[in-house]
Amino acid sequence: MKILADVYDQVIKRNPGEPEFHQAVKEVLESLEPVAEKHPEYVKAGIFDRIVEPERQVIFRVPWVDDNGTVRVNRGFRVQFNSAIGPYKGGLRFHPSVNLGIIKFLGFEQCFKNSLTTLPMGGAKGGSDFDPKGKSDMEIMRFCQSFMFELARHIGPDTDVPAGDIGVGAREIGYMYGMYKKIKNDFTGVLTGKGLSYGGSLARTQATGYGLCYFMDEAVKAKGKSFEGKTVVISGSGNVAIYAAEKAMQLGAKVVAMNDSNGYIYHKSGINLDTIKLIKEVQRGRIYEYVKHHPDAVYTEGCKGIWTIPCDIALPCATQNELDGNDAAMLVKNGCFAVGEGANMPSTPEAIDVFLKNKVIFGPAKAANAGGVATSGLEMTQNSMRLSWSFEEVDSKLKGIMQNIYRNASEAAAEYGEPDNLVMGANIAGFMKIAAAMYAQGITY
Ligand code: NDP
Ligand code: 2IT
Repeated sequence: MKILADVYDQVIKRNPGEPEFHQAVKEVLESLEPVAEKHPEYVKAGIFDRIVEPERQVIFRVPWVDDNGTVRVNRGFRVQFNSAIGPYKGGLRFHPSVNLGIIKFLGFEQCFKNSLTTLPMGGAKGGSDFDPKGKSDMEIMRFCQSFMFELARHIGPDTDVPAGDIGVGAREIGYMYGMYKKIKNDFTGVLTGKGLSYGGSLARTQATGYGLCYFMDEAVKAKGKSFEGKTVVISGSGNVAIYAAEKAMQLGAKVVAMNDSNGYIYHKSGINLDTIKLIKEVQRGRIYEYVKHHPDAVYTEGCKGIWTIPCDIALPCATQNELDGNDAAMLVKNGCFAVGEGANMPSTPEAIDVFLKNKVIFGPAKAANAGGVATSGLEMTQNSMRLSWSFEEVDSKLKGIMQNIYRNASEAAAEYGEPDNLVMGANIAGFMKIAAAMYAQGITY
């Protein structure tokens, strides 16, 4: 980095102890260096300095009462990162690892991802260090209600539209929506990922995983390859992982391994997705239970070992930095030719280096997992029109959006002289629209 080195230094100084945020910013600024060279007017207007600073960050107390009558306190966050191209938009994560730096990295990434969808959505992220594991349904409900009691004053259908992420699915969205509606007395599309009976969109549940495969299908086709007959390894076993597996199978691939934070299963003849759905979606159980249903599958403790399983295509769909340089080297050694990021920032910078150097077809998160938020955008459109589209209609729009993202990212990469570098292409393509909007809107206070 040359022109943008000062911007990065300032980010480090101003945001101490937030390594994930630094990592996300560094990657983007490195990609944008040639853009800064070509657009001195953006440097002069402080676009780069402004784009790395959230517009607003809210941190709040979330008190709730557990089933034993004990008062518990968690911390809630909403980082409204950028509203240049539309209302703030992005998910809510409930996980004990959540802190301000993690929400900031996710909010920052979300700005570029949302821009790539071509829909009018700014970027935001939020959540809490609340751990949903082992909580009763009533505890989840009381927590969600308390969380929304505060969040409600900061959001709105034209201001900021949250959705799900790790630990937040249809159940949590339902409880939060109910509370929002009670406080505001407004029936609006203020959250996405809603249930179908109260304004949700068909295909939103499937969207991130399906979208990931639509994107990767385009990317591998461009290199004369396909999913047909390929062996696929998918990390995670939550919303994104399950529907990535479903679409990969529909495209003719065999998914042989999945994990959760405790360990992984390897089913050489092909994973039975109905069993995974039963364990994870219905019973909210652990992945080791899979081997009780399928004794020919093998369970191994420790989630990282999953990257040692030979595969053609790897889809990391669990969490940030789950795949490091050594894992990447192992995948390459075993013949993996394509990696698509379903999770946000699952590959470390070292892992990305290994993939790019070895000509692995690499779909970066911002582009590859944008199908979820894109379909949230379609849910917002349906809510505004007070209409619901069919599954086929939403799914075909999603597919078109993912193909378009691939095209835009690869064209931007080619324009800046690195045709196979979709990391750079996605960062640049996402940035250009936001930068143009910020520039046109002046230096706002
Ligand atoms: P879920 O809560 O449905 O599932 C998360 C999965 O990841 C679980 O299998 C979980 O295992 C695993 N996981 C979470 N944290 C860790 C960890 N620290 N180490 C190992 N495994 C972990 O979340 P989603 O499927 O919705 O989200 C997965 C990823 O996809 C996240 O990075 C999210 O930001 C990203 N994403 C989600 C979108 C969406 O629409 N939902 C859209 C775009 C990106 P365990 O049960 O053991 O915790
Ligand atoms: O990371 C993401 O893109 C999401 N968790 C989905 C956000 C959304 O608003 O649908």
